[in-house]
Amino acid sequence: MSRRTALIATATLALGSGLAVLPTQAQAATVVVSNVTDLSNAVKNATPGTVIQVRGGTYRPTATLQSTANGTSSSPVTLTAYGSETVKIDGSSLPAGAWIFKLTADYWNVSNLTFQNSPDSAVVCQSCTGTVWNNIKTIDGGDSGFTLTGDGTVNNTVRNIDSYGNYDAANHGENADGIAVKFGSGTGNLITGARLYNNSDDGIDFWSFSSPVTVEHTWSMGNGVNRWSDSAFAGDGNGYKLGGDGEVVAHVVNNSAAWGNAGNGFTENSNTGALVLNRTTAYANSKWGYYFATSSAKLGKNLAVSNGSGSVNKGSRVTSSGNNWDSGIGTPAFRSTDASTTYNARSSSGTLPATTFLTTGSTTIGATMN
Ligand SMILES: [Ca+2]
Ligand SMILES: [Ca+2]
Repeated sequence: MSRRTALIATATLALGSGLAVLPTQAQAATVVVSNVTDLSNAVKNATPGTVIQVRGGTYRPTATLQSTANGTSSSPVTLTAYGSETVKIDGSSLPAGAWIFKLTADYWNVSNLTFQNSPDSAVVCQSCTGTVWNNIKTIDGGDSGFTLTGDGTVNNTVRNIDSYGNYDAANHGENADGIAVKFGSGTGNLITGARLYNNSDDGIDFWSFSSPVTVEHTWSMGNGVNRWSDSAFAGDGNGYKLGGDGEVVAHVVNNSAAWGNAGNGFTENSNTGALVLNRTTAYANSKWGYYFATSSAKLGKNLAVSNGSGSVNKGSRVTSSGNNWDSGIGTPAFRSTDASTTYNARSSSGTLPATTFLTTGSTTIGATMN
């Protein structure tokens, strides 16, 4: 055992039911929790370097888990599953309108947790700096699955999230997105390896966020389809809704795909900024593959096939080159149009499952689907 390991081991606190006694000094401590009370207290009372490990099982908090406790860049707070155990934090015992987890803090690493059945949004990170979310699931909630919001939303990374089945019944599905980065500002935010599907509204939504966000290696599919027999269904169903509310922002989307969405695959959504989309693929979305009528978007090496309204609706300010709708550019054949493998389990490291769906082997156009 190394000195470092020994130090951490002696700092481990095994907590009994309801006895969440945490060190108040700012020292590293590993806290293993196995009930809702200890989990709630551990989250609330974390200090820089605290490692919270949650034992396997399904947790049903009766109040929102929340924290304003900051880590630091060199000593983040860690919240994760214990070992390889499966942890589900279930919102079905929360009051109406509640979120499962609200973080208003900096430098947290959160990983290997499922947040399900929230009455409202599942996870909301408000004015967070330097948080890293790895292998998170936000599913079957009553509003958006995962949200970054507020000014001071800086340098956050969302890696390998699955966000699906979210539906806001009260508004007939109008608002529940897979990932929402909305109503705020701050640079350096990255979404990578996300799988966003079967949400009532959009896969990704950057409504009223005034700083550029980068998306890569992400799949957004089947959003905005009325799966809830809602006779007044109002979901929009864009794969990537890249703006709105008058903000002029140069969001970036690389090597990502949208398919089977009820709206557009990728849309500026009235954002007139210099959006950048490279090597993305839009397939079989009900409206446009790419809707960029008013922006000064730079569209390069994108591939659009079988979208209901057409491949692209682009205004005169758009720069377009190397896309399959540009003159002289061919459309490579897909190896597969059977999406079933895209829903498979992720790799052991959390990356997207292997698939041939929408792959072409091209080194010059379209998403590589990994
Ligand atoms: Ca909407
Ligand atoms: Ca939306």
